[in-house]
Amino acid sequence: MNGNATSTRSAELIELEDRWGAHNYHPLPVVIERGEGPWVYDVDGRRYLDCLSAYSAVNQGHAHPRILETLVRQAHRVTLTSRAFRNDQLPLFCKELAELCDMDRVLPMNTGAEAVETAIKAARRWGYEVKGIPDGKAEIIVCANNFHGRTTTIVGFSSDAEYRQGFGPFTPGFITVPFGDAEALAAAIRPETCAFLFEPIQCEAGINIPPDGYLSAVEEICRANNVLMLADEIQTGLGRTGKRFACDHEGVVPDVYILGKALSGGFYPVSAIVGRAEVIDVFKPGSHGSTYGGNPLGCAVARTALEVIRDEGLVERSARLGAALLARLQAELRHPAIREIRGRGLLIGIELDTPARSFCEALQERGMLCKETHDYVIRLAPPLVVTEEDLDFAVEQLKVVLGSGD
Ligand code: PXG
Repeated sequence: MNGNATSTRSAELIELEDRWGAHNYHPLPVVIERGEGPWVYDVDGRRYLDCLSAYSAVNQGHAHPRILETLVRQAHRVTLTSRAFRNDQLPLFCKELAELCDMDRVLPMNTGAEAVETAIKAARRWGYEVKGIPDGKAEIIVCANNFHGRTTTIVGFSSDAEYRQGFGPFTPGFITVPFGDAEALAAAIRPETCAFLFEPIQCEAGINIPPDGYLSAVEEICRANNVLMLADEIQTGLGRTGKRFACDHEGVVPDVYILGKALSGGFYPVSAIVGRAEVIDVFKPGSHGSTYGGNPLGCAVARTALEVIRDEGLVERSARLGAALLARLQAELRHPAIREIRGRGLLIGIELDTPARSFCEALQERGMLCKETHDYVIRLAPPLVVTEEDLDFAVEQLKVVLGSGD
């Protein structure tokens, strides 16, 4: 049992952070000092099963020994050259990631939002130079309830007032359609449309899984109208949903994958867009870049992070353990507040008809860290290295907190 969640050292550190840090988050009151595999430890020595995985950045588990070794080894060699010079890790990273994605080219950045921005730039320039859209007129279609990051351009096409309020004026050129509605997409396309930017499963919106056939219908519509598909797989990619990418559930191949998070296994911010040459080759020297993008430390870490996913069979593991966990939860959780339990691989949402925060707090007390998403959904997304015994523990705690409700 974990006792009072905000005792002693934790309480002191929370007070310090609240005094000196900006208040742009509302975290659970747990102060983590160490992680190993799917488990994290707080400053008061309590242990928790991490069921968030830093929003799927830590798919490989905390402090994975192989990735750690690469980080340390590469840090002793060279960490940053800028792109003014070449480094010996970038070429191998690009080749290995492109091959994993069955794509032609890789453009590395750092955070997820930067990769999304890069995809937007690529699509617009492709729209002008390849599709022949009149200058300054390109439109990108996005989905309601999207989450693609926090830059001013990206929050400008968010449908969530909390993300936008007070940050305008926003970048024009984005059209919003409902998620999961292929007909709405078809109806919104105009000659000026260069791309459709989408998450194959909307994670932040509450683990929204589109109706079967949606992704393949989107692919058909985009192909028929010469519109690029920009798949934001930052959270759903690299094994999280039990496939390499969530697009693979319908055999759909976008023009550009947008990747981040687990690309570096939680060690270092590495993101990238990976796509067809015709799209990525619109970038010419000087047209785009980033000081840290493609740095040798990040590239070396990402190469090992990808190897770990492959060598440890984490995609298959996510599919197998996720299917078993979903079936158990659907059979064993009987709380009257539960509206639906849905998931793909080890990305599972328990939707309630009441705010989920107090349930997450109760789970924290029982040694399990979950974060509510969009108020009503408890997300279960443990590191993909989680064991069956760890998941038994998770189910036991959930049954206490979300059992019969009696
Ligand atoms: N796309 C998707 C689908 C994401 O989930 C991003 C883009 C942006 O990635 P970066 O690395 O720029 O955060 C995400 C990020 C937060 C927060 O604290 C971010 C995410 C999920 C929950 C909270 O801003 N996902």
